[in-house]
Amino acid sequence: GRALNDLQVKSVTHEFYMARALHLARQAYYTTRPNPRVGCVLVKDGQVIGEGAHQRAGEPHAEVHALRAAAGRAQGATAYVTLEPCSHFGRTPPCADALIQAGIAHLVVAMQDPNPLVAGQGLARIAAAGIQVTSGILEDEARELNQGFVHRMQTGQPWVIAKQAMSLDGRTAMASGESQWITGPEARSDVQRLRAESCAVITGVSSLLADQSRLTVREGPWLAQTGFMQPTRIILDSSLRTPTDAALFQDAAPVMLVACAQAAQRHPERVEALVGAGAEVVLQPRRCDERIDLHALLNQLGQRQMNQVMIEAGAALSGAFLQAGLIQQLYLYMAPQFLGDAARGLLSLPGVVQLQQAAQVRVQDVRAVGRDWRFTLLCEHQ
Ligand code: AOF
Ligand code: ZN
Repeated sequence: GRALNDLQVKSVTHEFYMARALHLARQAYYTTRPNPRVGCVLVKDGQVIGEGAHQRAGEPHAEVHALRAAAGRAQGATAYVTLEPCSHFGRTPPCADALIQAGIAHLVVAMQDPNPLVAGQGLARIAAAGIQVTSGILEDEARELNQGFVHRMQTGQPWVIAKQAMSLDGRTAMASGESQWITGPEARSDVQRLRAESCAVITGVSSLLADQSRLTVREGPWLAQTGFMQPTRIILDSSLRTPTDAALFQDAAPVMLVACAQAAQRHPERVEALVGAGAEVVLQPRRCDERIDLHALLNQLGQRQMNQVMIEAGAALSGAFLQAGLIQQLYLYMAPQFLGDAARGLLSLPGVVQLQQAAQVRVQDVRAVGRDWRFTLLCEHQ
C-alpha cells in the first residue's frame, strides 16, 4: 500500500473530529427543536480538550458547552462545529464572538447556517478576526441531520413526511374501515420514532373519528430525555366536527384544530366547547368553506417554527397533500398479507387519469422492519 500524503491526512483528521461532533449532535436529536442539532469538538495538539452539543432551545449552543469544558485552554485550538457558529443575539449571544475571544486558531464547519440571521456572517466574522476557516467537511451528513430546520429556513414551511401502512396489494383497510394492526410491533415502534422526531402529527377528522387515534408518543428512549416534547396533534376539521370526548383529549399533548372561518362563525359554541376540552382552534388565514388550504396551513406551521411535521391520515388527505406537491418524504410500511380488491386503496389521486400523470417518487431506502418492509420514498417536485 501507499502512505497518505499530508493533504489526505489533514482531510481524514477533519472528518474524524467532525464525525465525533455529529455524533454529539445526534445525542440531542429529540430535544433541540425548534433549534438545529449541533455538536462541537475542540482539539489542540492532537487532544480533545472540550466538546459539547446544543441540548435545548434557550440553553447554550454547542460551542459554548465545548468552550466551558475546555476551561480556558482553547487558545490555538481547532474548533470542529457541525453548523456555522451564529453571529446574532438570539436567546443566547453569538458563538462567533465566543470562539474569537477564546483564541482558537482554526475553525472547521460542516455547513453554513441557513438561518437568514446568520447565513455566512458567522464565518465572515471569524475569518475577519484572522482565524483560518475550513467548511464543507461531512456536509451531506450535517444537512441530513437538520433536514427539517434547513428546509424551514429555505422555504418557510416544515419538512413534511407522511406515513402509511399497506398490504402487499396496496390496501390499507377493509371496506368496513377495520384496519388496526396491519403491521407488526417493530413497524409500530418505528412509527413512534417518526412521531418523536416530528413537531406535529397531522390527521383529518374522519380518520380521527374512525380510528379513535391518540397520535402520541408512548414508547421509546426519547420519552425519558429532559426537554422531550410531544408532537402537537393537528386535526384538519374544516366544519368543527371533532367531539369533545374524542380519545386524543385524554392525553396532555397539545391539540390544534384547524377549521374554516365560516364554521367558527356559524358554530361559536363548538369552538368554545373544543377550547374548553383543551384544543387550540386555528382558523385558516383566508376564508375557506369545506377544504383546508394545505399550502396556507404549512405556512402557518412554519411560522410556528415547526421543522418537521408528519401526516398520518387516510387516502383522501394523504393523496391531497401528495397531489399538491407538499410531501417531501413518504414512509410506506408493507405488511406481508393480501387484503383483496374489496379493501381500501392507499392514496386517492383524483387528478391521475393517464399513466403519464402518475405521481413519481424516488426510492431512497427499502428495508425489513420486523416482519414488514419499509419503503422510504423521496417525492421530488420540480
Ligand atoms: C450555533 N450553535 O449549537 C446552535 C445554533 O435563540 P438562539 O440563541 O438559541 O439561536 C438559535 C439560532 O442559532 C438557530 O436558529 C440557528 O440559526 C443557530 N443555532 N448556532 O452557533 C448551536 N444550535
Ligand atoms: Zn451560537
